[in-house]
Amino acid sequence: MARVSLSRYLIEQQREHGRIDADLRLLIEVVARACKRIAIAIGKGELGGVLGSAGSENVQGEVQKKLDVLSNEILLEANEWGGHLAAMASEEMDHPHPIPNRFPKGEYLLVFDPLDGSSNIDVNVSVGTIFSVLRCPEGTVDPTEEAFLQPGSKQVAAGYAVYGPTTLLALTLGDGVAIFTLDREQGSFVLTSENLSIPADASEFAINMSNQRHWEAPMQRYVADLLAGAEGPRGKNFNMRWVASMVADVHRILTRGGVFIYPIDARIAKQGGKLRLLYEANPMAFIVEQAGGAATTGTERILDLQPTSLHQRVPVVLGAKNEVAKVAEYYREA
Ligand code: AHM
Ligand code: MG
Repeated sequence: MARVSLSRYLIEQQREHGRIDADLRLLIEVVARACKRIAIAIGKGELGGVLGSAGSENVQGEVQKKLDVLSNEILLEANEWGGHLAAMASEEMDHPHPIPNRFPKGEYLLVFDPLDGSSNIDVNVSVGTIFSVLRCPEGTVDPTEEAFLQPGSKQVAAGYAVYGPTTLLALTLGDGVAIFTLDREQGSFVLTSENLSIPADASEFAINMSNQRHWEAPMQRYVADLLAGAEGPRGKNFNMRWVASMVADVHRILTRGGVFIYPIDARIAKQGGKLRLLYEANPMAFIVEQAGGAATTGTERILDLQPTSLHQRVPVVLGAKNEVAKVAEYYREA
C-alpha cells in the first residue's frame, strides 16, 4: 500500500472532502514541521545543551526549562510568516502573540502548550506538544485575549505530538482522529492509523495518587471503588498508570483505552485545577470525543465550558465514555 504522508492526507482532506481550506492545511503542516524541529532538539538531549532550567518563570509561576522556551520559540517563528494566522497564544506567554505587521494576517488562532510534561525532560521520559486551532472572530483585526475565549466546541482542529520512543502526531479536523509516525530518515510524518476508537469501558485509570488526601469526596469515593477491585462495588480489577505527561497518558488511552483524571483538590482549588483549559483540556477533549470517548470536569462537558481567561485551569476527566459517565455519576450523587 502506498504510504500516505501528512501532506497528502491534508491535501486529500482539502480536495476530496472539502473539510479544510488551504490556510488550515498550511497551518497544520507548519505546526507539524515545528514539532519535527522540537523532536530533533529533544533527541539531542545533553549533547545539544538543551536540558535543565532556563532560569526563568512563566506567567503561572512555573520554572521554565530550556526546552520549554526553545519549543515556544520554534512554534512562534514557524507560524509567524505564513499568512494563515491572526494571532497565537501559549502556555509560556502571559499575553497573545500578535502576527508582526510585516507579515500578512490570516483567519485562524493557534493556541499551544509547546512542551507538555516538561518535568519529565531531564529524566528522558516522553513529553509532547499540544495545539488547538480556532477561527478568529469575524471583524477582529488585532485579536486580544478576548478573541481566544471560545468554548472548545468551536475548535476547527486539534492535535498533539508525543516525543517518545517514536515521534507521533495525533490530529483531528473534526471528523475522527488520525495518527502519523515520524519517519526520521525521510523527515516526514506518515499516516499509521485512522479512525481511532477508545473502547467504551475502561480497565485502566491514570491519576496522581499522591494527591488522594486532597481530593473532593466524590473523587475519593470513585477511586476507592476502583482500588477495591473485583471484591468491591465495581466487581472488577483496574490497573493504574501515571506518566505525568498528559500527552503520553492520553496517547495510551487512545491506543489501548482507559480513563485519565486530573481532579481539583484542596491545594489547587483556588486556581480551578491543574491543567489549562485552552491548550490542554480543550484540544485533548476534542481528540478524545472524536475517538468516541468523553471529557468532563466531573459536572460539565469540557467542550461546553465558556473560557473566562487565557490561562484558566479546570479539572479534567477524559477517556472511555462509560467510565467518564461513571465519574459524573459519583459527582451527581454527591
Ligand atoms: P506542564 O504543562 O507544566 O508540563 O504541566 C502539565 C502536566 C501534565 O502533562 C501532566 O498530566 C501533569 O502536569 C502532571 O502533574 P503532576 O506532576 O502533578 O502529576
Ligand atoms: Mg502542559
